[in-house]
Amino acid sequence: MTTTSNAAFPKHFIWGVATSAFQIEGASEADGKGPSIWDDFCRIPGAIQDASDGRVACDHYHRWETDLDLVADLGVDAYRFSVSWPRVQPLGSGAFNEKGFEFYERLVDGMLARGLKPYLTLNHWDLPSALQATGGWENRDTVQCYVDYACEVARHLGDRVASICTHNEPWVVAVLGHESGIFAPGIKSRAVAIQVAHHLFLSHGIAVTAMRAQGCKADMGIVLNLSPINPATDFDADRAAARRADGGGLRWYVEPLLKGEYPADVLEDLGADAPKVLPGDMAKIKVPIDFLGVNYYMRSVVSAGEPWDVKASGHEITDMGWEVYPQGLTELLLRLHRDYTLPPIYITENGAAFKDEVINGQVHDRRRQKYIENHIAAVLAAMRQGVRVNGYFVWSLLDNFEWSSGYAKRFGIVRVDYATQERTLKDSALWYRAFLAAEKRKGL
Ligand code: IFM
Repeated sequence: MTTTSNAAFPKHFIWGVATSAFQIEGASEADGKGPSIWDDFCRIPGAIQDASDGRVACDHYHRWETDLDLVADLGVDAYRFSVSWPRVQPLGSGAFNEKGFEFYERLVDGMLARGLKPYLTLNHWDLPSALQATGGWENRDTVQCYVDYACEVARHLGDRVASICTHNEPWVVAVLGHESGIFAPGIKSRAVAIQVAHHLFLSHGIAVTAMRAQGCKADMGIVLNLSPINPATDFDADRAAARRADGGGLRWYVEPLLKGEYPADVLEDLGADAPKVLPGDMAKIKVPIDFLGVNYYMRSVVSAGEPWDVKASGHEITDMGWEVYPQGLTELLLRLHRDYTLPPIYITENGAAFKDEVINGQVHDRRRQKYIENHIAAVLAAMRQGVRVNGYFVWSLLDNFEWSSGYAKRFGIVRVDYATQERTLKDSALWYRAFLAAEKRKGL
């Protein structure tokens, strides 16, 4: 893997760090916030590995100022965060909660005061519980509720944020939330998952059009989690399995947004589980976007028989059990560039969970640092081959609530001691800061 030592990113390239509301904010009942499906899911015995929840998390709701100081101190250009829907609209429809909006107003103004560009995400999974009670994302009515919420957020913050992402990783909401059920709301039905995906896409398209119509000038787009999908061997059966996995995992998510159609082979495989699509839906979904966010962590290797054993790769494996495969990011970007007419791309998440040790107040997380360094090099390799990438965000600023893994997995470049809420810059953060300073000097 090439190193980033001679990196030459364009001057306008945006460097950032990312978080999401439920994973860091805590204050789960403060100032009128309503419950979300993740608050509910955490109460199900066995749903969260360490039986934890988001009630306190990183207490960012109260520590946002010092957290923003940390972000600014890294020398990044931008901070990617999400708005908690139930914090600003406790029931997901009807009355908005001004106190909730005041928090995000302070946060966004705090970013601007520190010279940071706010990159806002509207849905990073914490759907208001009251909407789940009426069917959640499976119910088409949720689409209009989401559009109303998006427009209200845009009314409050749209004049100050650089970017609005409608949904983070629809695949996770659809498949992990509604097919395997290992994430909130814990439903297990392929047909429901597919309908949920359709409603997420539809709500994206209608919300972008509506926010633009009310005069919001922020860049608007969506974030997908994508991987290159390789067959485990060259045998026909493995190649066919990989093609199917690519259909369900990548083409199903990219093609409605960029081409306004679902892939025919996937629709055929789905049979009776295909989504109910009303006339006009696909045109609404295909609204032009200003960017496509790509979250990349690993490749996927598919076999027609026994599931592929990641240990067989011989590559390093993270604490999540994910293969470290930076060249997969180059492959993915080149493939997207080859197969689609793309808007500018942002790498909106990339990072790794490893077990950390604090030694004399320091965290020497060399594996995380190398992971980030090699993935940045992989982005550059794709850019040199013609892919338009406008930015890169490390996941994550802070150790945080890693969904069904609870607090057991640490993705932060800043360590959080959950007993004291003390923050410690890990070596990966110190490296990122030095790397960015060097990049900025080159750009002068
Ligand atoms: O922590 C998550 C994040 O919320 C969404 N993308 C993947 C990350 C790591 O699992």
